[in-house]
Amino acid sequence: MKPNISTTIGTVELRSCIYNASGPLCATKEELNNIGKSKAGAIISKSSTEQYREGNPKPRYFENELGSINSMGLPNMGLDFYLNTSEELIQYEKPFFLSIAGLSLEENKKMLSKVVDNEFVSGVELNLSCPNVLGKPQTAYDFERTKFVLDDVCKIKDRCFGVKLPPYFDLIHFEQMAEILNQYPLDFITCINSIGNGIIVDIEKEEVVIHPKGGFGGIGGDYIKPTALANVRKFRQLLKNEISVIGCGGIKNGSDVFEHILCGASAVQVGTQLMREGVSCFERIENELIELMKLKDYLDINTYKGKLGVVNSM
Ligand code: RRO
Repeated sequence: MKPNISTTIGTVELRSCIYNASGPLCATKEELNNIGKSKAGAIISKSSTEQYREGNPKPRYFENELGSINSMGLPNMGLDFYLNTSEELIQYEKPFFLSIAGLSLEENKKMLSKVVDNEFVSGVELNLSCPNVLGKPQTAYDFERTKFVLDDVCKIKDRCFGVKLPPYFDLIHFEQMAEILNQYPLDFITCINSIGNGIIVDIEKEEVVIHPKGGFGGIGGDYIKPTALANVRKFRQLLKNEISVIGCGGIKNGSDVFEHILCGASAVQVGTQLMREGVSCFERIENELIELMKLKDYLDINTYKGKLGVVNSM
């Protein structure tokens, strides 16, 4: 029998647990339609602000064989564009998630109130972790502020709703954040956003490879997979069952998806590899995951989700 790789986030059903990360190739109508036509299990938009944004000056994205660095600065078409586009995306018969990243709490509340009137958006991912907007901190590194934001936005949300988190590195921080998240009716968290404010050096030019912010930018790809897996694993252990964990970070083949699911992911998002390969990556990664599950005699992802073994030390 062919293994089943479907999944459910809140009440939203996905034929495949593999889809795009908010960010790469999901800002324009053409890009969103391309993800719709692909084998991605869902479509998520580039994080949206209320108004159109040009983003940071170029070059603002760079990749090498190990991963990527970006300082895009939230370029997007503005909320109305994504709400208006949502209707044409229903032809693909897969969920459409809207990512929002307002520059203030008021902006996020205003955007969420607008979503309430829209019947085509399946769910909302609130980005609390953009590392690249000058003068704006990553909200989810400020625990009190995160609680304040969730208090407000959870009063407005009317459908599948979750937050995109930055990577954490300290076990106490996982516990503190999980304690906050467990107080809210969230359907999912997505972890992780890029690892903020790294630098990649061009040895020949003896220069940084991207121009905004003196070359500092969010790191993605292979560089970040171990951190992503640790965040998925720790939050799966600490969060109540109603909150699904969506894994993001370093996924470029079927075994990467398998690792994320073993750590506790209910679905996974592909970022850097989507930029490299385009939307055909979804079919390839899906086939690789199915082949691996066949080899291991797993008929669906729930049979191994979160079941990563540990080795007892002396
Ligand atoms: O647009 C960006 O610079 C950006 C965002 Br909003 C984000 O959440 N993560 C990232 O790596 N880049």
